[in-house]
Amino acid sequence: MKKVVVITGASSGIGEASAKMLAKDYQLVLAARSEDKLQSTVEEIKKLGGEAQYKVTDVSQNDQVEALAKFALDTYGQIDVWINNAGIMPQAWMKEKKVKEWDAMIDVNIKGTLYGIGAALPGMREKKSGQIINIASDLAFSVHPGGVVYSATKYATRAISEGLRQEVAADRDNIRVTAIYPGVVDTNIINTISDVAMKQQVEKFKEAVGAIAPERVALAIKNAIEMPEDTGLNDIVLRSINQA
Ligand code: NJP
Repeated sequence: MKKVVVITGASSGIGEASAKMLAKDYQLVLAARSEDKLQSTVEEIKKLGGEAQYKVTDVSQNDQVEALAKFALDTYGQIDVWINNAGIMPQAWMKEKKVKEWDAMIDVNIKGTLYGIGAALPGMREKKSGQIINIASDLAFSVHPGGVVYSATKYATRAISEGLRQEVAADRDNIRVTAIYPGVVDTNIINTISDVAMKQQVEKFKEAVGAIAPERVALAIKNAIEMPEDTGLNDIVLRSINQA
């Protein structure tokens, strides 16, 4: 039986590219808030002979993430890989005090990842196999002015991934944990920045380094899944060759 893979944030960027890359060899459940985009990606995958379903999900709501896991289990009977990819990056300087954006980043990037782990882990522990893949960022290793809260959420994702890895290893749960740390990727995430000056700054940086295609990150995800089961590809950093 083909492995069942749940992907959050599958309506664009890295999530969508991953869905399309994995579609041939896996059974997919795609999640995000934009139903129209999920629907068209699922149709495209089915036309090419792949198997995919979608469930509209806001990852900042634990009940919706639990419902996503239930949907995957009801549809396919198991969850083999859960990819916590949904994320937002409304960067802004601290002095601007964009409290709503701080809350939203914490809710989506940190709580959304925790809720995904919470929803997927019990079934994986029971069947003694599975894989959790968290999409962090190279900003899980460094911080710059304007990127403070986003970095904080990605440092948290890194800590959560490493801590989870240690726990499931100690319990011999046979569950692999992978954290992926991309540099600048050519996706729509820049549109979550509300501050005009900040958005221009990030656009300039993106152009200067030559953002990598989201398919590059999808390939890293595929490699992590396809590594033999006794080995976890735990931490993957990938960047444009021009990103210093
Ligand atoms: O961004 P984008 P990426 N509930 O905007 C979804 C990380 N990353 O592919 O809900 C559920 O194209 C949203 O869907 P929708 C980044 O931090 C990126 O670049 O319909 N889903 C969409 O499908 C993030 O963790 C770069 O609006 C929610 C998806 O998330 C991951 O890569 C660099 C949601 C975002 O797609 C994917 O981002 C880096 C919610 N509440 C790390 N809110 C980069 N692009 O440069 C949003 O280091 N989504």
